Amino acid sequence: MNYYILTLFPEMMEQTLHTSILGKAEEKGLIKIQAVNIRDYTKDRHQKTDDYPYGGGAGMVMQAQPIYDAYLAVTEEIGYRPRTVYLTPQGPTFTQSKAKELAAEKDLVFLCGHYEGVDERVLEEIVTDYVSIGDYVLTGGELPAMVMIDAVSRMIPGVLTNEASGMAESFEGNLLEYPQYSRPFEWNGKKAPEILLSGDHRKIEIWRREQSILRTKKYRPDLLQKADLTIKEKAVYGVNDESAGRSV
Ligand code: 6GU
Repeated sequence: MNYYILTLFPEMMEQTLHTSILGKAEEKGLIKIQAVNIRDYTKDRHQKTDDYPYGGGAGMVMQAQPIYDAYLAVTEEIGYRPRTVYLTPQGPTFTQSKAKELAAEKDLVFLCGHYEGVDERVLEEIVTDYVSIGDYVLTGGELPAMVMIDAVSRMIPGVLTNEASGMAESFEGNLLEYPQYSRPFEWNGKKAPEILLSGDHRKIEIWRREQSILRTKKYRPDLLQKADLTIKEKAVYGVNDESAGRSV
């Protein structure tokens, strides 16, 4: 996967994305991250990339030309117009299934906005996917782009050394992950659950699934409504489709 990040702050990305698991994935040639500095493409003699909004109002708007030329530099290099994500609180919220979907692409472009926004005309011209990472406002699209690159990369085969860990974990089947324990058996007066030391893999599996469901019910009841539960589990844990969205 080749990531091209169109940004005014390339150094912000460079620092973060070349370390840890993503750094290893890059060394293995599984991913490549290139930050493209939008300012390098301005035709303004003062290197300006933003201007006042037509119609007035607070803040500045990122202009179309430098963004479009930075984008064209990428498409000319790779020879086609790849999926292009604009990070904006106005997009639909990023999910695990969207991460999986994007992990199948060969190239991805991320456009990181700043200030009050980006000239609508360049968005119409290049953006294929509008994505938000949650209901709060950030100062720019750089952190959301990094969040997405992390989530997408770990879905690419070979990025996680333990292949299974990409599967059985939070959000798989819309359930949160079960709690984990390691040595010592007793810490701070608290024992690890005996069943995990029983060696009975069937019982451990049942216990873990129950923990996942209970946790999801407690912390993310909205997810539990969408979870892949058996009819029996729905009955035991009090989940039924009719109750979705009911307020009393
Ligand atoms: Cl993608 N961008 C900004 N600026 N703020 C956000 C966001 C994105 N997602 C949530 N808040």
